[in-house]
Amino acid sequence: MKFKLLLVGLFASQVAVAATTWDMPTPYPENNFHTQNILQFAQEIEQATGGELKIKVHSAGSLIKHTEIKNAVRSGQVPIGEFLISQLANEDPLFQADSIPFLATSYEASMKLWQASRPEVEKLLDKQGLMVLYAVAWPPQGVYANKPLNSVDDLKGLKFRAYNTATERLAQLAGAVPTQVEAADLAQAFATGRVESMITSPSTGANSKAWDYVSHYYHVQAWLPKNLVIVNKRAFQRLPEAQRKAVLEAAAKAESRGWEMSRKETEEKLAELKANGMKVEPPSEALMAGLRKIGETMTAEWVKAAGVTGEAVLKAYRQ
Ligand code: PCA
Repeated sequence: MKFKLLLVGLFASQVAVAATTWDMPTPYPENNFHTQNILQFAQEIEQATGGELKIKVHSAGSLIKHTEIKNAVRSGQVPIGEFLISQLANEDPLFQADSIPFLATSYEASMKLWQASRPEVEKLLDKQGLMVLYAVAWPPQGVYANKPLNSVDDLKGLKFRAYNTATERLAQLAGAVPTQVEAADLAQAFATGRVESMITSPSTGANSKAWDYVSHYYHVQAWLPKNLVIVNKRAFQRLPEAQRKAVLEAAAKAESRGWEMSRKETEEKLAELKANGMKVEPPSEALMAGLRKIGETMTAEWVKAAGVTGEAVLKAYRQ
């Protein structure tokens, strides 16, 4: 009897050792479509590997804060993670190609820009021992404010929430006062008056219940920033062949599913903003002209900073 129990115990501990669990930090809330897509990605991997590889998702920066996620994957503290690509802009301007106002403003254009920049992004991250699994675009970015905006002049002096260096620069050029705030902290930042305007997707606006703090949304569709899912190369290579295959297949599926989810998300969340009483208005000619001018300045600045690689990416994108 005792012997049998011992055997059962041994067997159970062997099974427990054989299965791998990966902790995966992500920056955005659980109900956000990127996170939902990741949860499905995790589920597919678990199914395909018969439970041998499990991914435990820690959303909203709960395990690691957004600005630390890339380095945590790089150091091997966690094997896998998600972050906004343009967060890495100060490492290389190439990471910011998707946040230049009015360079790529539709899903088609954004996908083209991703395809043009992906090999370079992969090269840069490979040098850090990181492997790209997939990227998904956010819905097009629009402007939120606590008053009507007839032109860029109306942004002057407003406390403006930024989420990367591009949104910070845009705010500066508009004469607003930028402050970096993570999506997870938005409601609090508005509630305490730290910020009073921002540019982001209908998605993040709805996720943070923007109607509680601001009255107007202008769907200017200035760009579609992307989230990237990366894995530590060593951790990936340690997996048995069949599990590696399962991860790559689930990643390819998550990329195409994610872009589809994003398109649907745009319409759904615009409707949600309206349903909650926000004035969702088309931008005036004057507001668009002012933002486009800022976009031109930022494009010129980016081209200069990104050098020959940037030029090559732009050329591939425009072909
Ligand atoms: N939401 C994220 C990044 C872009 C977006 O649409 C945010 O506001 O932080």
